[in-house]
Amino acid sequence: MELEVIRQTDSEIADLIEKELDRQKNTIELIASENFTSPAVMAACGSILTNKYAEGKPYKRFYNGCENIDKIEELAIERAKKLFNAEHANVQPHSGAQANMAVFMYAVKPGDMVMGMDLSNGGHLSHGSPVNFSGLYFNIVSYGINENGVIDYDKVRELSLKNKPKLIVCGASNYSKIIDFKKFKEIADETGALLLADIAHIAALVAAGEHPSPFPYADFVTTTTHKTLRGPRGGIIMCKEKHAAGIDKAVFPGIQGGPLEHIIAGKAVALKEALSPEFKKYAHQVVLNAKELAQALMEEGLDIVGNGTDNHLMTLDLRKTGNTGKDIANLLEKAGITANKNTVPNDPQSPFITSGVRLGSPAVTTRGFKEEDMREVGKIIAEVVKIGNSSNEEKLKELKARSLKLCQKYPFLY
Ligand code: DSN
Repeated sequence: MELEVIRQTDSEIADLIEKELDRQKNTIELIASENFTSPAVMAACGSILTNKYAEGKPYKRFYNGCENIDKIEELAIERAKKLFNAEHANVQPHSGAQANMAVFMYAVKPGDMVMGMDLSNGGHLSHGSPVNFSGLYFNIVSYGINENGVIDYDKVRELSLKNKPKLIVCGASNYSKIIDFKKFKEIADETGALLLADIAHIAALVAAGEHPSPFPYADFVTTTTHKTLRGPRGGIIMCKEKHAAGIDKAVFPGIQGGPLEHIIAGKAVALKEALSPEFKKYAHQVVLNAKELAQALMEEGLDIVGNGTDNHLMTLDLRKTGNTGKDIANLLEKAGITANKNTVPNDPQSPFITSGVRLGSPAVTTRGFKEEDMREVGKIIAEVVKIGNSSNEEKLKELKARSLKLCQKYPFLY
């Protein structure tokens, strides 16, 4: 329906959206940070709320006519607080990186020492990468993971005592183990550092009790809303009440102007869904599915960083197969599976080539995939790795048909 409305004005964009719908429907989505929103979330994001300016906070706006917007944003805030048991929530950040930027703006000054997880070890750009604002404007000390794929907490403590960061960032974009938030808090307390937990990837697992919560420990918790949480593309900051006014000011007018109220409405709908018992089941299945995929791949003789997963993702370590992450991610696409190349610890390849592929279960679990489907996905991936650079197009076509069959087993959402 919406597509036809777009087509009346712009057939080029309508055609491309239609093609993208077809791609999403007929490929196995294993990008660990992607998901499918409900049609209700999607509709809220495409609603007339996009027409409204609402700079400021609910009931304290710089524009008139915000009486409905105020209630919508208030609902999103209250639902976020309830879902995570948070003292304060700001639902305006346009993205996870913006959420982190606002916390940095409030908690540290340019030149201050900040400690975060190294990007190539699974951290995020906004946790101190030299090419990001976080690495450009702050002094960064980075920690990583050990040979077992686990954060080296002794090293984190040692680095913290030596460098005395004002802010410690924990949380990751590619880490398959449970994060010990309590340990991070103890380390932060030893030097009086503030603690930011970025739970963008594991938000749904935290909300559903599948991963320990950082809320008793962290001063600030940031998340995106579009990954495991299954909402629209955006961010949220939650924090202790004592930081509330400062965080709100850092978001607006600090780093953003007008909030995207159509997206905030989408966040509110997604958070309502996340408060339901069905969502708890979903989060549980996400973990079961990831574990099953990791097991299936290891049984096929492939290496997984850390020998398995405790959450929704894993990294396939291709070093012993003679393939690069870039090549296998491209071949997987030909076989009907979307994933992204990713570095492995101490990767001999550059971040543009890599020796790994990151795989995640959130999106396929939303589609309805269960453990038996993940086993088949594991077999298809293993076949692709076997093909490697031999460019066996016939075999890839065969595998693509197997992927399509799995997709067609479940009705698509839209
Ligand atoms: N780029 C995201 C991811 O893929 O994990 C993190 O923000």
